[in-house]
Amino acid sequence: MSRTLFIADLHLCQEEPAITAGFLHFLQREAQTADALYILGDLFEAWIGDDDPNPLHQQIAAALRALPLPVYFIHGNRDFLLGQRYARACGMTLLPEEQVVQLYGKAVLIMHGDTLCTDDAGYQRFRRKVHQRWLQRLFLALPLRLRQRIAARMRDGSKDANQHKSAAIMDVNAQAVSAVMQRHQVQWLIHGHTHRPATHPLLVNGQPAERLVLGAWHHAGSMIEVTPEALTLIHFPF
Ligand code: LP5
Ligand code: MN
Repeated sequence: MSRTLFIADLHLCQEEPAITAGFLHFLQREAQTADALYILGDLFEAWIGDDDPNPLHQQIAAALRALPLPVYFIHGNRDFLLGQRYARACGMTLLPEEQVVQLYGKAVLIMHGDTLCTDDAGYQRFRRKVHQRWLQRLFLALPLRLRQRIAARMRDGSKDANQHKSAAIMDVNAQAVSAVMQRHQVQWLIHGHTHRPATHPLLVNGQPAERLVLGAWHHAGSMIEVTPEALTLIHFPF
């Protein structure tokens, strides 16, 4: 059966071995029969450089490389520093932050989703800063231990900032969604980031449309399966 799978927001890290086990099981079973696998960001809890010798990274790379199908990756707000060196080790193709894919006659826009959270001014300011190439080069030139400390501070800063933000501003902005779908002239959008899995019917370009949101992998897996017949959000046990 023709099917293409999408996942995001696994936040893999050594402290969560159950999620890693669930992902490896997904790769060895569910993913094997897909035409392609798209990973829409935040595969890892944090990414501080392709030179990080974390054994988890090599384990994941080997499992992805062993897949008998193409694997694509869009950066998330945690792993935007994941580079070509690691992508090659995984056999993954890096995609831009907004990508339209043609799936069984449908044009589908795929993104991580953080750029749609335009009401979260604090995050968009932060994002502009950390996406400056000169700052990224400076950060990647730092000793690994210092990078680990900075990332931990950023994670703590983020958790603290999130405590004082309303849930509403940390979701996508409806106008931003409509604008990006109009810009790409698509009727389907798949994204992650918000950890609010759902299928939202919309009206875009004067036509019925759908925004499908992937769930984070906390205690179960979440994927979107696209077939010639349908786009379906599916949750499954690890
Ligand atoms: O990630 P999450 O789910 O907690 O919240 C996100 C937004 N936060 C982030 C920050 C990331 O968690 C940090 C990850 C670091 C990984 C690698 C380090 C790379 C360094 C690169 C240097 C060039 O993305 C959060 C959103 C939320 O999603 C919902 O959309 O609200 O945004 C924020 O919280 C941003 C804050 O508003 C402001 C920034 C807080 C961090 C301050 C760090 C200061 C320490 C710097 C030390 C030198
Ligand atoms: Mn995210």
